Amino acid sequence: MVDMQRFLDSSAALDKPALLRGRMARYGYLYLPGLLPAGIVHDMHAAILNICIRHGWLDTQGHPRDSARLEGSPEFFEVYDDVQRLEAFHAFAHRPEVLHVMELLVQEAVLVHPRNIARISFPHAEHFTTPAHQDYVHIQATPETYTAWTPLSDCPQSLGGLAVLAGSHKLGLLPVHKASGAGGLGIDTEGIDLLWRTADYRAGDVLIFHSFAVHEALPNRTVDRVRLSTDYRYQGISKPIVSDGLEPHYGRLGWPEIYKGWQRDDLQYYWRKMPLKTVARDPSFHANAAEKK
Ligand SMILES: O=C(O)CCC(=O)C(=O)O
Repeated sequence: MVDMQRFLDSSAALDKPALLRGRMARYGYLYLPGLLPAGIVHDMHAAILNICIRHGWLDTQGHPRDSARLEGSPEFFEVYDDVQRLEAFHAFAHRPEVLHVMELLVQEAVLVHPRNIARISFPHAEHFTTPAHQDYVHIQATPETYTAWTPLSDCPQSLGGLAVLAGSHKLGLLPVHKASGAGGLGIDTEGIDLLWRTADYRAGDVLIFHSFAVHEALPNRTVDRVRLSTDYRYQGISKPIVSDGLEPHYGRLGWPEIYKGWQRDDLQYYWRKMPLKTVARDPSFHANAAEKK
């Protein structure tokens, strides 16, 4: 494995907008330890863990009962559809602590993408670890989109947190090849003279990165723990967004089905009140991806 350096901690820049933006411009990421209250993160973890337990994936201690459930496989959706129905999972994308950082970055009103994503990463599934990639090929429309990745528990390197190739957002878009793991597209990073950085994350830490920043997950090398995390996306409202970016992740359930039984109205269809410009998705990244070497 490539040697990993530690992230630069940008917490002290939270009340210094120019410094915060400067860090993003220079490194392509902001590592913000303890940005979120740990209790809120624990509640989110418990809510998703309980869905996994209810569907028999995990025992009551949270240990896998069986082999890994891989994202995108038919059995994955037994759990994932229920995660998508969770109001708290969508509300979590609107946390004021994260919105504040996004406002400082985009310097206008923020669009929280409604297409929210949770990851459930099993041990003994190293081949399915999220490969090195840039989010832009999946998000498209504007490079000025930022991802907030949040582990829902303490996440030491052994549990498989996210790593960033610091400064890689300045390399432009890199060629992709087909790969296994979330997103299905990978980048060959050998020969790029930049450092991989990561952290032993604690619950409450948030990693924010630019859509051109190359990042990957570390393999979950624990014996019996799943890594749960969320990844949410944000951009300025004046920037375009692809139409399906306003649809639920995987598009299996519609919003009316997801919204059944929700308490809060303001989190439903909120983007329809915004003057958004939507554009068509460019399918060529997937269509033209080289076969894996
Ligand atoms: O959590 C993961 O394994 C993948 C997350 C990711 O690549 C992202 O947030 O863009």
